[in-house]
Amino acid sequence: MKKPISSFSAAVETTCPYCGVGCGMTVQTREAGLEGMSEIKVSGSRRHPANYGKLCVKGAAAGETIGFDGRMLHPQIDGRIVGWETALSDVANNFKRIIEEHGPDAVAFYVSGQFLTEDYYVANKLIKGFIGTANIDTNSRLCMASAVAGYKRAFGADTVPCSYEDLEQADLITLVGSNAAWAHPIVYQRIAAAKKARPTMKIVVIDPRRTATCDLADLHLPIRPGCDAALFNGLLAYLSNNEAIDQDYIARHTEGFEAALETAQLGQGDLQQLARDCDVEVDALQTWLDWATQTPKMVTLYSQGVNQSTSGVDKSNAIINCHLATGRIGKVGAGPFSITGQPNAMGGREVGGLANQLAAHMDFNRPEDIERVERFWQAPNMARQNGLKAVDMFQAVADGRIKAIWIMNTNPVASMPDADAVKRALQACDYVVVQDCMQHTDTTAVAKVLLPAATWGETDGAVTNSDRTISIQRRFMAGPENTRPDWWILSQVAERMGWGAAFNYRSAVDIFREHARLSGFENDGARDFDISAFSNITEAEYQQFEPVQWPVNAKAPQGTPRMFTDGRFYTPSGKAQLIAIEPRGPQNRESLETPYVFNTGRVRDQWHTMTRTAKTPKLMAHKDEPYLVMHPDDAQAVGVASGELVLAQNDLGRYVGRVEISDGQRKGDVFAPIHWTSQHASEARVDALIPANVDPISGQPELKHARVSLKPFGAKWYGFILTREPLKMAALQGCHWVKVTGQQFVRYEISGCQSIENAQAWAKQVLAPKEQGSDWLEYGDDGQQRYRAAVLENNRMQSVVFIEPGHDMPSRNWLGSLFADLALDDAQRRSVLAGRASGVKDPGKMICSCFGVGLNTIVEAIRSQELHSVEAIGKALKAGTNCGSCVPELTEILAVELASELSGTEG
Ligand SMILES: Nc1nc2c(c(=O)[nH]1)N[C@H]1C(S)=C(S)[C@@H](COP(=O)(O)OP(=O)(O)OC[C@H]3O[C@@H](n4cnc5c(=O)[nH]c(N)nc54)[C@H](O)[C@@H]3O)O[C@H]1N2
Ligand SMILES: Nc1nc2c(c(=O)[nH]1)N[C@H]1C(S)=C(S)[C@@H](COP(=O)(O)OP(=O)(O)OC[C@H]3O[C@@H](n4cnc5c(=O)[nH]c(N)nc54)[C@H](O)[C@@H]3O)O[C@H]1N2
Ligand code: SF4
Ligand SMILES: [Mo]
Repeated sequence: MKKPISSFSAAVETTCPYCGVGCGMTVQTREAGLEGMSEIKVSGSRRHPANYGKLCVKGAAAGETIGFDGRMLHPQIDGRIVGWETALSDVANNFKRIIEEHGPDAVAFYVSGQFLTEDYYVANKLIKGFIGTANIDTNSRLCMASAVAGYKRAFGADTVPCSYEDLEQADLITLVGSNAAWAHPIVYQRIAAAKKARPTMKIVVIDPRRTATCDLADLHLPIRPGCDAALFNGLLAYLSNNEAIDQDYIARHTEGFEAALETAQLGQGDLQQLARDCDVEVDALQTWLDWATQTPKMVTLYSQGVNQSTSGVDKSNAIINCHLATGRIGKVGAGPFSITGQPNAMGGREVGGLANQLAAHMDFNRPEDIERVERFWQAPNMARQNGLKAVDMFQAVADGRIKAIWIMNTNPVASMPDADAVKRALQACDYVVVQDCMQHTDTTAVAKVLLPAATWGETDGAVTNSDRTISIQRRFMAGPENTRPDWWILSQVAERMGWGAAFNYRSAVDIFREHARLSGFENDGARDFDISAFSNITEAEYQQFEPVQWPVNAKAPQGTPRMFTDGRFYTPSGKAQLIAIEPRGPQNRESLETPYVFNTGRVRDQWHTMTRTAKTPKLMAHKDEPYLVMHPDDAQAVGVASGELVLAQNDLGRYVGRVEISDGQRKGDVFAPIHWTSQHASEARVDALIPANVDPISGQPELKHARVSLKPFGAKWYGFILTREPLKMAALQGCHWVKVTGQQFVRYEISGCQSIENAQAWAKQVLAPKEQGSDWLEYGDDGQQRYRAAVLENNRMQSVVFIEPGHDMPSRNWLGSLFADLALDDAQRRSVLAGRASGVKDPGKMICSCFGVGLNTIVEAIRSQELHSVEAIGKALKAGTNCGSCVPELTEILAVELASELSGTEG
């Protein structure tokens, strides 16, 4: 029923649901005219210290992804809808039964860095203090575990030393294994703005691929994958040879320098040798080493290219060694800065959400810590040793040691290494509970019990971003009727297991207060994480909470921008530890059968397993299909051309992607995006190919490195379908398909190795109207085997299909535009099966998602209006002028155009 449209509500200050930059947002809502639905207006919060008013394209589109379509709406057991009481009792009773029969180690929780701090705190308390096992791990194992272990080895605590401001104040930033332009766009834009204001600032990118981040770089070192530790050992030796070591700092504040240097020098021949080991040009390497030697204000910003490795902890410490040896830490514009991925990766570390942590930065290897937490919680069944880390946890599910697992806010069937083994393990497990906000994910598909969670905008809770800034995500709308906050669901199960008094929380602030108290409990400066200033925080104060960097206590009531300013660390001696590093390469060795390195990572506009970001056409437009980036020589050797499909495979799994050719890709390496799951494509879950090799210290898997063979997919035909109603694709055997969200339609890109006649018959069978009253337009061309058909109802587009032997088909953009609610006119109707209207231009691949500006439009404007800068493109087309996320791509397009203009005039 339509209601009159109301005006927007008062603004609510909240925090972005996506990346670890942790941008503040201002949100206003109004009823959208449809019963129960809200329309929301999102803008960057001007006073938030992470973003000062800016948002990237994902954040800016957050309002378009909150519709209730696709949401999990009810608790379910074995596919039946049940009430909350039934579901909560079922979970409590089954966990109790299994614990009684097999002991507490037979159960496990697998949670997420996207949990709010309060959710995380309750989950951790329930399992470690009351159930009595530390079998709780989190997707942060796949993300931050090596960085955590590296910090702890060096500093004695998991302490990020820096602030975002240090990035602006540094004279040299080296980004290692970080594609910040796409993964941390607002931090990237802050760096870009600082460099623009102070062009002498140097930016270096160390990444096997030339990424969008390289757009800003003075220097890119396209290293051989996995050799980061060798590179930073090389830097340490070079610093020493060139008198850049701070002997005074080393003597007063560190231990282990001599051994670290000696080991670093052992592996070092000359510069030529290091360049060969890392497979980079000597001159480029020399330039970086010289800059690093001469620049005291140096930040090394590192991310998954460092962490997701079987030597991730060593890579971290090789980096930290260089900062300790030069005293470049705890000072303005200097430090080793591990940037976090998820919105609350840091909050998870604070509550001890990993299997080898306790709570509030305490540890199982200190008995006094265990007793302290036990006393504080009044825990009846305190766990006393580390639990199983993610890979081991799913292995234990597979071999039956774990009989019940409760998965919350993460999608391991898509995101864990050896993902098909994880799926099989869960299918065989006695009791699998999945708590998610969406009904259909690769993991909800294998659950026995489903619990519908409230999500962003519907609940309150704290998050901590990459630079230790705590902010609140606030509720600004009601979720679907039967959804509940994650902390509530956990507390209700705890009550039904007999521990109601300890989980008697009425709101998030009750939990936050307890968490703050524990952080200060018997602390006295012994532990870095201390937010005891909030031990008595009231509901009203929580609602007014202003972002602040921890520690926040009596000594630092306004928070702490920078750590280790006094050179004191959290080790027993108070000194930081340099670690002797013997570099190791990736665990997967090359073989004749699988000669290519399979690297994986992120796409600008998608978030992880796409459960939210794929809901909006705006975010689907930038990269709409799974793809594989290849060096031109490799593409030639494999025999595939741009736009064709290629099959990557090894003995674990298969990946089919559209070929993208780039000389920014190293020869022998290929790159695939991580985001596509079985919900969105037939064969594009990258983690089905990644072996579960882990770092021996952190247990973090080597997610950036598999070995694969490549061959043409061998499609006999290509096609696409646009339809208002989603289809069941499994019915078309042997077909590769990808599902893409459009405006008022769903698009399927399809292709197959079987006969084209079969595909055409299938399309006709599923699409042709079964009832009278609809029009069926059909065009077949036997000679060339082209097949096109469309369904119209009252002259409105219902569906259209094109199937042909070649992949070069009309643009989907114009056909997509016909799904707007209007009736087609005669000319449009006649043009449907031609796939294009005369005189209408195709805007091409989407570049600027904010203003919907495509590649063809940009190139044409550059040529016809002689545009020579990104600013000029912005003036002419608006592209790049809102969130700025596409500026690196605009720069690249411009560079290509200007280069071809130049060669055109010279030739
Ligand atoms: N758009 C978007 N943004 C996100 C996310 C998202 O899903 N989408 N997820 C968030 C999360 S949880 C995380 S953890 C972060 C991740 O943020 P990033 O770590 O920046 O992103 P990735 O693309 O996973 O990987 C970074 C780079 O590591 C490189 N790499 C691979 N192997 C090596 C190596 O051996 N050495 C070096 N030096 N580099 C290597 C890859 O080529 C890749 O370009 O992003 C966060 N932000
Ligand atoms: N090969 C390869 N694999 C990787 C990576 C890589 O670079 N390469 N990166 C790894 C990294 S760094 C990460 S962080 C992981 C991410 O991988 P996942 O954590 O598996 O991915 P998400 O899509 O973020 O999963 C979150 C799930 O929680 C649901 N959800 C959203 N909001 C809520 C809520 O409020 N409550 C509940 N209960 N559920 C909610 C979403 O619908 C979704 O199903 O992937 C890892 N896997
Ligand atoms: S950079 Fe973008 S995705 Fe990350 S927190 Fe900010 S707005 Fe959200
Ligand atoms: Mo992550």
